[in-house]
Amino acid sequence: MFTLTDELQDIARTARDFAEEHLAPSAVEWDETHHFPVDTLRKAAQLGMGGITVREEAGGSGLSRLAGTLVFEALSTGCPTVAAYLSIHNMVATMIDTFGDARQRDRFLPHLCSMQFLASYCLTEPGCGSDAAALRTIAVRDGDAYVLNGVKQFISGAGASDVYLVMARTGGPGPDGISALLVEAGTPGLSFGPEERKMGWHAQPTRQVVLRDVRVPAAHLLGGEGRGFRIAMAGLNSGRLNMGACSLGGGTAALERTVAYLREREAFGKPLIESQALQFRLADLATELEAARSLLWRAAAALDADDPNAATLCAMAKRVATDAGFAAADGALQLHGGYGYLTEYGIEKIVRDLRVHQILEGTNEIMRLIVARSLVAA
Ligand code: FAD
Ligand code: 2MC
Repeated sequence: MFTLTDELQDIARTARDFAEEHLAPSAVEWDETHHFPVDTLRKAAQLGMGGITVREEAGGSGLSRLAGTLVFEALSTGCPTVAAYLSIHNMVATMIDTFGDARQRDRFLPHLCSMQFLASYCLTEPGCGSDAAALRTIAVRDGDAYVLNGVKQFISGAGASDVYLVMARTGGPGPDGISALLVEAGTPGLSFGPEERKMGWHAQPTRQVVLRDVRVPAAHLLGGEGRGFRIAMAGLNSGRLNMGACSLGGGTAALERTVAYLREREAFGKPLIESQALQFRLADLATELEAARSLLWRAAAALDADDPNAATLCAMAKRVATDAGFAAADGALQLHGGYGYLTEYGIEKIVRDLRVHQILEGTNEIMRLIVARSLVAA
C-alpha cells in the first residue's frame, strides 16, 4: 500500500501523458470561452477513462478506486474542471454497474463507457443541499412508469448530458423515502435552467434540471424503491475521493509551475528559488499535498476492501485533500507575485477551479459532521 505497483504507476503515467497532450494546452482557453470539451472527453474514454471502475464485461476498465484516484489526480494536472466532470460521469456509470439490473447495465453502460452518452448526478435541490435527505422532488408510480416533478439545482453537465440519475421521493420523509431513477435526455417534461455564471469550473456547464410531469419507465428505477439515498451516498464515497484527487492534481501542477517560475525570476540580484524563505514555503505546500495523498490512498484502499470505516475515511480524505490542493494553488499564486493574478499564467484559474471542491460533493463542514458522528457513535 505504501508503494504503487508497476501497473498502477503505468495507469497514472498514461493519464498524465493524456493531460499534458490533450488538456493542459487548451485549459486556459476552455476556461475563457466556457467550452465543454466533449470530443476530448471521448478521447479519454478511448483509453478506458469513461468507466474506470465499471466491470470489464460491461465495457469498463474494471480498475480499483485507488487506480481511479491516480487517474483523476493525473488528469487534473492538465485541467481540474474537465477531470472533475469526468469523475461525476464515472460516479454515475459505477452506480449503474453496482446497483443496476442486467437490462439497465446493458442499456446504459456501453454508451457511458465510450462517452457517447454523458451522465449527470442529480441530488441537490434549490431548498436543500447539505441536508440531502430532505429533498422534495417526487416520483409517483403510475402503471408501468414513474411521474417525476421537481427541480434539481447546480447540476454538472446538465443540458449536455444524455443520462440523469435523479434522486426523488417515492415514499415518506427522510432517507428511506428516496429512490434513484434514470432519466434520459429528450424525455418530455425534462428541461434545463440557464447556464449558471460562476467563479470557476467554466469548462463544464452547471444548470438546473427541471422535471415537469416527466414519465420514466419503472424499469429505470435503480436498485428498488427506498434504496435511492443509500445508493446516492455510496456513489459519493468514491466521488469524494476523486474530487480530493482532482484537488491534489491541480495543486501539484501549480506547485511544479511555481518551482520553474522561481528559477527564472530574479530579484535582489539572484533567482528567487535561492531564497530559503520561499523554498520553505514550497516545502510546506508539497508536504501537505503528500500527507493528503497518503490519506486519500488509504481511504481508497479501504473503500476497495469494503472496510466498515471507509465512508468516514473518504470524508476525512475529501476534506484534507481539497483543503491542501486549494492551499497549494493559492500559495503558488502568491509566489508568482503579480503574474499569478494574470490569466495567461493559468494559476488563478486553478485557484478558482479548486475553490468549489471545498463545497461540492458534500461541503467540508459536512465532511467534519460525518467524521464527528463516527467518533460520537463509537
Ligand atoms: P447549504 O447546505 O445551504 O449550506 C450552506 C452552508 O452551511 C455551507 O457552508 C455548509 O457547509 C453549512 N452547513 C449546512 N449544514 C451544516 C451543518 N449541519 N453543520 C455545519 N455546517 C453546515 N449537486 C448535485 O447534486 N449534482 C451536481 O452535479 C452538482 N454540481 C455542482 C457544481 C457546482 C459548481 C456547485 C457550486 C455545486 C454543485 N452541486 C451539485 C451542489 C453541491 O453539492 C452543494 O452546493 C453542496 O452540497 C452544498 O449545498 P448548498 O449549496 O445547498 O449549501
Ligand atoms: N456511505 C454509505 N452510506 C451512507 C453514507 C455514506 N457516505 N452516508 C449516509 N449513508 C447511509 C447511512 O448509513 C444510513 O443508512 P442506514 O440507515 O441503513 O444506516 C442512511 O444513509 C441515512 O444516513 P443518515 O442517517 O446519516 O442521514 P442524514 O440525513 O442524517 O445525513 C448526510 C446524511 C448529512 C451525511 C448526507 O445528507 C450528506 O452527505 N449530505 C451532503 C450532500 C452531498 O454530499 N451532496 C453532494 C451532491 S453531488 C455534487 O456536489 C456533485 C458535484 C456531483
